[in-house]
Amino acid sequence: MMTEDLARERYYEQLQPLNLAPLWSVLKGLVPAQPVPAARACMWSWNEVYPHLLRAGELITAEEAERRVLVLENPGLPGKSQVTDTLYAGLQLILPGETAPAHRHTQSALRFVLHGSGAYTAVDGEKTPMHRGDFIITPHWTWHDHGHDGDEPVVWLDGLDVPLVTFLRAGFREEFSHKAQATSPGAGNSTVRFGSGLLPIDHVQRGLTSPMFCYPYVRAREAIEVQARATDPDPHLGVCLRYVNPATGGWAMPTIGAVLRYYPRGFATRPYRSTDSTVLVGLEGEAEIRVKGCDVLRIGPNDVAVVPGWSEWTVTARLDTVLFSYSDRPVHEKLGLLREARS
Ligand code: GTQ
Repeated sequence: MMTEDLARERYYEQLQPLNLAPLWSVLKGLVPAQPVPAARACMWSWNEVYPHLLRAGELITAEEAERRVLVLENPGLPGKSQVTDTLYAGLQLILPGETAPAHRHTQSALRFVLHGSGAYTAVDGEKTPMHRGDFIITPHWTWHDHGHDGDEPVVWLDGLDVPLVTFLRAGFREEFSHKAQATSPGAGNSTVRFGSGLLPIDHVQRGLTSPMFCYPYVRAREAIEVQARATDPDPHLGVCLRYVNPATGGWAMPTIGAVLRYYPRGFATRPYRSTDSTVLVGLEGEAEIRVKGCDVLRIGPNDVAVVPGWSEWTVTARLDTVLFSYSDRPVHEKLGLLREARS
């Protein structure tokens, strides 16, 4: 036995300089019986984070920082700027009069507005005002800058597919020649142009992202409220609406799936899991998120929680609760990898 082990060890040593390795010693880890996320279930409480964001506002300008953001780092992935195994999240602060300079990158971004008003984001020449609860898209490789004409701090959550793009080594970035791009206020409110159930008769879908950049909360809130009155909540998901590309009915973004969720007071979902990893944001109410094997996460307005892929979880609503979430589900779907389990 011993000589066999030794013979193998010697054999492995011979393989190493040839850049060869025996599959049999790593096979089970390479092809696991089920997903093994490195990310952990975790939460950031708004009350804890907001003072640190304001402090960042005293220490550095948006222009110097380029983006004044506190990255939400998953404790299972320290130093990696990852909120899950595939996604990025950060909280961005912009103060009155500031500009976060224009750039573009191949990573797709979403903004979910949490606090304050008066800020805007400009995407490819279109200026979109930001209000709490609005879901705003920066499609990949579009010029974007953020600004602020109001008089109070504004904070939003940035959700990007950075880890996915890094894994594919497909990241490019360019700075714009000027601090801010020229915007034409009258030329194209994409929400009205594409989000009114009407499309130009010769509309052709360009690229992979929704032509509608902003999904205002006033509309989304009404939609989920009416939906909740019209149907019973799904036992595993509650009342769950996808943000869609109005021209295709598909996800609004190619790599990130955004969802609005409503749970009536007292409602408890049954255990559910899916291969995609989910970032949840509290909008209204209060709920308990139980991820199997982890402490209870109590999520309220502006808190951010993470449910790693293939983790079984439930939601129990203490009050009428609205949550926003985003995940890498569109990628799982496109690659035929999405799996769900309900119990
Ligand atoms: O606003 O363009 O949180 O490029 C990270 C990278 C925000 C942005 C982030 C970015 C941005």
